[in-house]
Amino acid sequence: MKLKSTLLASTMALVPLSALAADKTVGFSQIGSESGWRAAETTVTKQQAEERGIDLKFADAQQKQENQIKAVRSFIAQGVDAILLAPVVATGWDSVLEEAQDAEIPVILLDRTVDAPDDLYMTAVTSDLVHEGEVAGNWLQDEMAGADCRVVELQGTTGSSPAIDRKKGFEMGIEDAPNIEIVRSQTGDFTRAQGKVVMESFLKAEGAENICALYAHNDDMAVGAIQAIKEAGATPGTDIKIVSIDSVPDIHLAMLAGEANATVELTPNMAGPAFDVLEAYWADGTMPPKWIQTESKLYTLEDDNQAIYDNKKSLGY
Ligand code: GZL
Repeated sequence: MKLKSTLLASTMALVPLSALAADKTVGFSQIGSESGWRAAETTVTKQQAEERGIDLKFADAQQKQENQIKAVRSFIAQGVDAILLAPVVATGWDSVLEEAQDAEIPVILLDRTVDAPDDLYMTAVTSDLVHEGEVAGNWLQDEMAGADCRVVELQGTTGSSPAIDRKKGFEMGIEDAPNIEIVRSQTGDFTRAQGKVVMESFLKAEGAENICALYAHNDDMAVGAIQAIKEAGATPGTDIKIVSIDSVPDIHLAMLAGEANATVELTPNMAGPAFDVLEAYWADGTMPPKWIQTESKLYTLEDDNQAIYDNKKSLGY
């Protein structure tokens, strides 16, 4: 008997993990397509599933939590082998995650976290969202070198973990700089359109000449704000410095034009690490840590933004 089980084990060892995923079905509850980064995350997730022979059931929630909860419940009813969830907001997930747990379907969080007991999900694949904001704040502090700076802030989706954590991190990044003050802060919901509208209201309320910098929780809102700044007759990147997060191709185009100053990179490939975890789990029950952190890298005007743009365009954007 022992020889037989050893033979089986050794045979199993010869099977690549990815081959074990070939007969698996995974449900993916995606927030929507509110930003260039989100669209790229969807593209990369579908590419990763196809490469691994995973049958991906995709649901776009148009940024509505109730649609995500419906999608997760549908995946449970279908009896999928695992669920990927990018939670639009941090609260309100306990009951549906308990339903997945009762159905013994593992849930992996992508790019955002939830305020729920961590036994309700297998792991979360995210960047360090607080660190991203702190990197942005540190950049502005260094850039201003002690000069006074009145900052306006475009927040992400209200109640989302990136909006909460990127705000907290930025404030940490400027806490040693009394010369830097956040004078306006409002959500632009991570979209270009809302970023433009809210920046227009900031410019009207403060006057472009009284705004030194914009901190946007994502590049798409920054790109919308750049349009508003230009329409107000000011010069983005010089009259108003701009730092944001994601490192999507269009922010590097803006940096090449001198219309933005810095961005903190967020990888759109959260699904790769998630599928790696699932393949290991399906192979032999290996359980991952509760957090798989993705890297964050600052890009500025000193980087080769043309090469970065070109490379990004080859990565699913
Ligand atoms: C952050 C992610 C954010 C991106 C935005 O991890 O959830 O959502 O920064 C997107 O572009 O809308």
